[in-house]
Amino acid sequence: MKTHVIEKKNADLFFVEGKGYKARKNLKTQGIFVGDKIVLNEKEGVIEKVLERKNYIIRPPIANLDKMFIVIAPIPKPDFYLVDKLIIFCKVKGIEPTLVVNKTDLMSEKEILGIKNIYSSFLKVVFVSAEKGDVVKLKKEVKGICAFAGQSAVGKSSLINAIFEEAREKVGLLSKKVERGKQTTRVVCLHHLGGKNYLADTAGFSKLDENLLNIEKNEICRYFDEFIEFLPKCEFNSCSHIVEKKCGIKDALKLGKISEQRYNSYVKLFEVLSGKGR
Ligand SMILES: Nc1nc2c(ncn2[C@@H]2O[C@H](COP(=O)(O)OP(=O)(O)O)[C@@H](O)[C@H]2O)c(=O)[nH]1
Ligand SMILES: [Mg+2]
Ligand SMILES: [Zn+2]
Repeated sequence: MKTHVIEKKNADLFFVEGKGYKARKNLKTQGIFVGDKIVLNEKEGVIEKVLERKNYIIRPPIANLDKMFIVIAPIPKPDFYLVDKLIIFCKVKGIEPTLVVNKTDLMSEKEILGIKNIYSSFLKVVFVSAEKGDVVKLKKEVKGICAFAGQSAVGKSSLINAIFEEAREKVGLLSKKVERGKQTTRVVCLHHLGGKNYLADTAGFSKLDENLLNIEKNEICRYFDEFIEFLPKCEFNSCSHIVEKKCGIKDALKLGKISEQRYNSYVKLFEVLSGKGR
Protein backbone atom coordinates (compact mmCIF):
# COMPACT_ATOMS: atom_id res chain seq x y z
CA MET A 1 0.00 0.00 0.00
CA LYS A 2 1.54 3.27 -1.08
CA THR A 3 1.08 6.17 1.29
CA HIS A 4 1.53 9.86 0.65
CA VAL A 5 2.07 12.90 2.82
CA ILE A 6 -0.20 15.94 2.85
CA GLU A 7 2.09 18.88 2.08
CA LYS A 8 -0.41 21.70 2.01
CA LYS A 9 -4.03 22.40 2.76
CA ASN A 10 -6.31 24.99 1.26
CA ALA A 11 -9.99 24.96 2.25
CA ASP A 12 -11.12 21.45 1.30
CA LEU A 13 -8.21 20.74 -1.01
CA PHE A 14 -5.19 18.72 0.13
CA PHE A 15 -1.93 18.84 -1.77
CA VAL A 16 0.33 15.92 -2.46
CA GLU A 17 3.36 16.50 -4.67
CA GLY A 18 1.88 19.77 -5.86
CA LYS A 19 -1.45 18.31 -6.90
CA GLY A 20 -4.71 19.05 -5.08
CA TYR A 21 -7.09 16.29 -3.96
CA LYS A 22 -10.42 16.21 -2.20
CA ALA A 23 -11.18 13.79 0.61
CA ARG A 24 -13.94 11.19 0.63
CA LYS A 25 -17.10 12.54 2.19
CA ASN A 26 -16.91 10.19 5.17
CA LEU A 27 -13.53 11.64 6.23
CA LYS A 28 -13.86 14.70 8.41
CA THR A 29 -11.78 17.10 6.36
CA GLN A 30 -11.20 19.60 9.17
CA GLY A 31 -9.41 16.81 11.01
CA ILE A 32 -6.88 16.22 8.25
CA PHE A 33 -3.55 17.94 8.96
CA VAL A 34 -0.51 18.81 6.94
CA GLY A 35 1.86 15.89 7.62
CA ASP A 36 -0.92 13.34 7.66
CA LYS A 37 -0.11 10.10 5.87
CA ILE A 38 -2.87 9.12 3.53
CA VAL A 39 -3.92 6.58 0.94
CA LEU A 40 -4.86 8.06 -2.40
CA ASN A 41 -7.29 6.78 -4.96
CA GLU A 42 -5.48 8.18 -7.96
CA LYS A 43 -8.16 7.12 -10.42
CA GLU A 44 -10.89 9.04 -8.70
CA GLY A 45 -8.52 11.71 -7.43
CA VAL A 46 -9.65 11.45 -3.81
CA ILE A 47 -8.12 10.72 -0.45
CA GLU A 48 -9.35 7.31 0.57
CA LYS A 49 -7.97 6.98 4.05
CA VAL A 50 -5.97 8.84 6.71
CA LEU A 51 -3.50 6.64 8.59
CA GLU A 52 -3.15 6.72 12.34
CA ARG A 53 -0.88 9.54 13.53
CA LYS A 54 2.17 9.14 15.67
CA ASN A 55 1.64 12.65 17.04
CA TYR A 56 0.48 16.12 16.16
CA ILE A 57 1.24 19.60 17.33
CA ILE A 58 -0.95 22.64 17.14
CA ARG A 59 1.48 25.46 16.47
CA PRO A 60 2.44 25.07 13.69
CA PRO A 61 -0.33 22.56 12.92
CA ILE A 62 1.54 19.43 11.79
CA ALA A 63 0.87 15.73 12.13
CA ASN A 64 3.51 13.00 12.34
CA LEU A 65 6.39 15.26 13.26
CA ASP A 66 9.63 13.25 13.34
CA LYS A 67 12.13 15.90 14.28
CA MET A 68 12.22 19.29 15.92
CA PHE A 69 15.07 21.74 15.43
CA ILE A 70 15.32 23.76 18.63
CA VAL A 71 17.17 26.93 17.70
CA ILE A 72 19.26 29.14 19.97
CA ALA A 73 21.75 31.91 19.24
CA PRO A 74 24.09 34.15 21.23
CA ILE A 75 21.66 37.01 20.51
CA PRO A 76 18.99 37.08 21.87
CA LYS A 77 20.37 35.57 25.08
CA PRO A 78 19.46 31.87 25.07
CA ASP A 79 16.47 30.81 27.09
CA PHE A 80 17.79 27.42 28.20
CA TYR A 81 14.70 26.80 30.28
CA LEU A 82 12.67 26.93 27.06
CA VAL A 83 15.22 24.64 25.35
CA ASP A 84 14.99 22.10 28.17
CA LYS A 85 11.19 22.20 28.17
CA LEU A 86 11.12 21.70 24.41
CA ILE A 87 13.42 18.67 24.73
CA ILE A 88 10.94 17.16 27.19
CA PHE A 89 8.01 18.06 24.96
CA CYS A 90 9.71 16.18 22.10
CA LYS A 91 10.27 13.11 24.25
CA VAL A 92 6.66 13.08 25.36
CA LYS A 93 5.47 13.34 21.76
CA GLY A 94 7.92 10.89 20.21
CA ILE A 95 9.77 13.62 18.29
CA GLU A 96 13.57 13.59 17.97
CA PRO A 97 14.96 16.88 19.26
CA THR A 98 18.06 18.47 17.72
CA LEU A 99 19.68 21.57 19.17
CA VAL A 100 20.63 24.08 16.48
CA VAL A 101 23.03 26.82 17.50
CA ASN A 102 22.75 29.64 14.98
CA LYS A 103 24.76 32.87 14.53
CA THR A 104 28.05 31.08 15.18
CA ASP A 105 29.61 33.99 13.28
CA LEU A 106 29.04 35.97 16.48
CA MET A 107 30.38 33.32 18.85
CA SER A 108 33.75 32.56 20.40
CA GLU A 109 35.19 29.04 20.55
CA LYS A 110 34.66 29.16 24.30
CA GLU A 111 30.95 29.88 23.95
CA ILE A 112 30.58 27.06 21.42
CA LEU A 113 32.38 24.66 23.72
CA GLY A 114 30.21 25.69 26.67
CA ILE A 115 27.06 24.59 24.86
CA LYS A 116 28.70 21.40 23.57
CA ASN A 117 29.74 20.44 27.09
CA ILE A 118 26.22 20.70 28.42
CA TYR A 119 24.18 19.14 25.62
CA SER A 120 26.21 16.97 23.29
CA SER A 121 26.39 13.93 25.58
CA PHE A 122 22.67 13.29 25.18
CA LEU A 123 21.51 15.38 22.24
CA LYS A 124 22.51 16.03 18.65
CA VAL A 125 23.90 19.57 18.46
CA VAL A 126 24.66 21.37 15.19
CA PHE A 127 26.39 24.72 14.82
CA VAL A 128 25.38 26.91 11.89
CA SER A 129 25.22 30.43 10.57
CA ALA A 130 22.30 31.43 8.39
CA GLU A 131 24.07 34.73 7.77
CA LYS A 132 27.09 32.99 6.22
CA GLY A 133 24.98 30.43 4.39
CA ASP A 134 26.65 27.75 6.51
CA VAL A 135 23.69 25.38 6.84
CA VAL A 136 24.78 22.17 5.09
CA LYS A 137 25.16 20.29 8.39
CA LEU A 138 21.62 21.26 9.30
CA LYS A 139 20.17 20.32 5.94
CA LYS A 140 21.69 16.85 6.36
CA GLU A 141 19.70 16.52 9.57
CA VAL A 142 16.37 16.98 7.76
CA LYS A 143 15.08 13.42 8.00
CA GLY A 144 11.39 12.65 7.99
CA ILE A 145 8.95 15.46 8.79
CA CYS A 146 10.81 18.30 10.48
CA ALA A 147 9.97 21.69 11.96
CA PHE A 148 11.73 24.54 13.75
CA ALA A 149 11.09 25.90 17.23
CA GLY A 150 12.70 28.47 19.48
CA GLN A 151 12.71 32.03 20.74
CA SER A 152 11.87 34.90 18.50
CA ALA A 153 14.80 36.42 16.54
CA VAL A 154 17.23 33.50 16.92
CA GLY A 155 17.12 33.11 13.14
CA LYS A 156 14.56 30.38 12.47
CA SER A 157 13.14 32.05 9.36
CA SER A 158 16.65 32.83 8.12
CA LEU A 159 17.62 29.16 8.52
CA ILE A 160 14.49 27.94 6.75
CA ASN A 161 15.22 30.34 3.89
CA ALA A 162 18.88 29.34 3.74
CA ILE A 163 17.98 25.64 3.56
CA PHE A 164 15.41 26.23 0.83
CA GLU A 165 17.89 28.41 -1.00
CA GLU A 166 20.44 25.61 -0.88
CA ALA A 167 17.89 23.01 -1.92
CA ARG A 168 16.67 25.15 -4.77
CA GLU A 169 20.19 25.62 -6.10
CA LYS A 170 20.99 21.93 -5.79
CA VAL A 171 17.83 20.23 -7.01
CA GLY A 172 15.89 23.03 -8.59
CA LEU A 173 13.26 23.07 -5.85
CA LEU A 174 10.67 25.72 -6.45
CA SER A 175 10.13 27.79 -3.39
CA LYS A 176 9.32 31.33 -2.62
CA LYS A 177 11.01 33.22 0.14
CA VAL A 178 9.47 32.72 3.51
CA GLU A 179 8.21 36.04 4.77
CA ARG A 180 10.41 37.36 7.49
CA GLY A 181 9.24 38.83 10.74
CA LYS A 182 5.58 38.81 9.84
CA GLN A 183 3.38 37.37 12.53
CA THR A 184 0.46 36.69 10.23
CA THR A 185 -1.39 33.46 10.78
CA ARG A 186 -0.74 31.43 7.71
CA VAL A 187 -1.16 27.80 6.92
CA VAL A 188 1.88 25.69 7.34
CA CYS A 189 3.30 24.07 4.28
CA LEU A 190 5.72 21.17 4.09
CA HIS A 191 8.48 21.39 1.53
CA HIS A 192 9.66 18.13 0.11
CA LEU A 193 13.45 17.90 0.26
CA GLY A 194 13.66 14.51 -1.43
CA GLY A 195 12.99 10.98 -0.22
CA LYS A 196 10.79 10.97 2.84
CA ASN A 197 12.19 14.27 4.03
CA TYR A 198 10.05 17.34 4.57
CA LEU A 199 10.62 20.67 6.22
CA ALA A 200 7.86 22.92 7.51
CA ASP A 201 8.12 26.42 6.10
CA THR A 202 7.16 28.03 9.38
CA ALA A 203 8.40 27.74 12.96
CA GLY A 204 6.54 27.16 16.19
CA PHE A 205 6.95 27.30 19.94
CA SER A 206 8.65 30.54 20.84
CA LYS A 207 7.10 29.75 24.24
CA LEU A 208 5.87 26.55 25.81
CA ASP A 209 3.26 26.28 28.50
CA GLU A 210 4.36 23.72 31.08
CA ASN A 211 0.90 22.16 31.11
CA LEU A 212 1.42 21.07 27.50
CA LEU A 213 4.05 18.63 28.75
CA ASN A 214 1.34 16.70 30.51
CA ILE A 215 3.71 15.07 33.01
CA GLU A 216 3.73 14.76 36.81
CA LYS A 217 6.40 16.66 38.73
CA ASN A 218 7.88 13.43 40.06
CA GLU A 219 8.45 12.17 36.52
CA ILE A 220 10.38 15.23 35.33
CA CYS A 221 13.81 13.89 36.34
CA ARG A 222 13.41 10.92 34.00
CA TYR A 223 13.19 13.31 31.05
CA PHE A 224 16.62 14.76 31.84
CA ASP A 225 18.67 12.02 30.18
CA GLU A 226 21.94 12.74 31.94
CA PHE A 227 20.23 12.57 35.38
CA ILE A 228 19.04 9.01 35.00
CA GLU A 229 22.26 7.21 35.94
CA PHE A 230 22.37 9.07 39.27
CA LEU A 231 18.77 8.41 40.34
CA PRO A 232 19.50 5.05 42.05
CA LYS A 233 21.72 6.93 44.53
CA CYS A 234 18.84 8.92 45.95
CA GLU A 235 17.65 7.74 49.37
CA PHE A 236 13.98 8.00 48.49
CA ASN A 237 12.16 6.88 45.40
CA SER A 238 10.06 10.00 45.61
CA CYS A 239 13.14 12.26 45.92
CA SER A 240 12.48 15.76 44.59
CA HIS A 241 16.26 16.25 44.19
CA ILE A 242 15.84 19.67 45.80
CA VAL A 243 15.54 19.42 49.61
CA GLU A 244 16.66 15.86 50.36
CA LYS A 245 20.02 15.26 52.06
CA LYS A 246 21.04 12.01 50.40
CA CYS A 247 20.43 12.71 46.73
CA GLY A 248 22.29 11.30 43.72
CA ILE A 249 21.38 14.26 41.56
CA LYS A 250 22.62 16.86 44.02
CA ASP A 251 25.85 14.88 44.51
CA ALA A 252 26.37 14.72 40.76
CA LEU A 253 25.75 18.46 40.58
CA LYS A 254 28.39 19.13 43.24
CA LEU A 255 30.88 16.98 41.34
CA GLY A 256 30.13 18.83 38.10
CA LYS A 257 28.67 15.73 36.47
CA ILE A 258 25.37 17.50 35.97
CA SER A 259 25.44 21.10 34.77
CA GLU A 260 24.06 23.84 36.97
CA GLN A 261 22.09 25.20 34.04
CA ARG A 262 20.25 21.93 33.45
CA TYR A 263 19.68 21.46 37.17
CA ASN A 264 18.20 24.98 37.37
CA SER A 265 15.79 24.13 34.56
CA TYR A 266 14.82 21.00 36.44
CA VAL A 267 14.12 22.93 39.66
CA LYS A 268 12.19 25.64 37.84
CA LEU A 269 10.00 23.11 36.06
CA PHE A 270 9.48 21.16 39.28
CA GLU A 271 8.35 24.32 41.03
CA VAL A 272 6.06 25.40 38.22
CA LEU A 273 4.42 21.99 38.13
CA SER A 274 4.10 22.11 41.93
CA GLY A 275 2.21 25.37 41.56
CA LYS A 276 5.02 27.35 43.23
CA GLY A 277 6.97 28.78 40.32
CA ARG A 278 6.20 31.39 37.65
N1 LIG B 1 24.89 37.53 12.70
C1 LIG B 1 23.90 36.73 12.33
N2 LIG B 1 22.62 37.18 12.28
C2 LIG B 1 21.65 36.34 11.90
C3 LIG B 1 21.92 34.99 11.57
N3 LIG B 1 20.75 34.40 11.26
C4 LIG B 1 19.79 35.34 11.40
N4 LIG B 1 20.33 36.53 11.77
C5 LIG B 1 19.61 37.79 12.02
O1 LIG B 1 18.79 37.65 13.18
C6 LIG B 1 17.58 38.38 13.05
C7 LIG B 1 16.37 37.49 13.30
O2 LIG B 1 16.27 36.51 12.29
P1 LIG B 1 14.90 35.76 11.93
O3 LIG B 1 15.23 34.74 10.90
O4 LIG B 1 13.84 36.74 11.58
O5 LIG B 1 14.56 35.09 13.34
P2 LIG B 1 13.24 34.28 13.81
O6 LIG B 1 12.42 35.25 14.59
O7 LIG B 1 13.75 33.19 14.71
O8 LIG B 1 12.55 33.76 12.61
C8 LIG B 1 17.59 38.97 11.64
O9 LIG B 1 18.02 40.31 11.73
C9 LIG B 1 18.62 38.12 10.91
O10 LIG B 1 19.25 38.82 9.88
C10 LIG B 1 23.29 34.52 11.64
O11 LIG B 1 23.63 33.36 11.37
N5 LIG B 1 24.21 35.44 12.05
MG1 LIG C 1 10.52 34.08 11.96
ZN1 LIG D 1 17.43 12.89 44.50
